[in-house]
Amino acid sequence: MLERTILIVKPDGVRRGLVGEVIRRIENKGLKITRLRMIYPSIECIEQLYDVHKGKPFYKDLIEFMSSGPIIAMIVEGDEAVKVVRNLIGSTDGREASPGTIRGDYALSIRENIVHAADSVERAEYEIKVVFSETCGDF
Ligand code: 3AN
Repeated sequence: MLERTILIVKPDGVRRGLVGEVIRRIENKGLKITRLRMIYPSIECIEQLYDVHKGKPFYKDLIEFMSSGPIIAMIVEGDEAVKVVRNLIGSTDGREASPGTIRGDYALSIRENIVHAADSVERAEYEIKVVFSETCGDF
């Protein structure tokens, strides 16, 4: 089933120069990037993006980290894109993520883990609305 999802290269991924690597993996897989935006996100935008984590012990650090520099947000389309992109990025903790995944190959941290991707079709639509709005940030 054709789906679309959102994939974000987080500030650590941009700082480390991994944008091209992430895009290459998405394109090599046969997925299509249909929108792409670089933004320096506001704290409010990141709070909306991570609304489900509000109140968790890592929430404050997560918001601070995600708004610490520019991010690259993409809309990615393809057959079962939500699941396929989640598989490409690997599990949350870079130390646990399988080799061959983006996090498995490039992250050694649970917080600074290079990329974010929506975990359901419904979340993808919500997160696209949040991040691709005029008010998310500048750049
Ligand atoms: P994923 O990004 O794999 O969907 P989530 O949604 O559970 O993972 O977490 C969102 C983000 O919050 C993660 N990408 C990571 O940056 C951060 N995070 C999650 N769990 C922790 C934790 N235990 N300690 C620090 N940061 C965390």
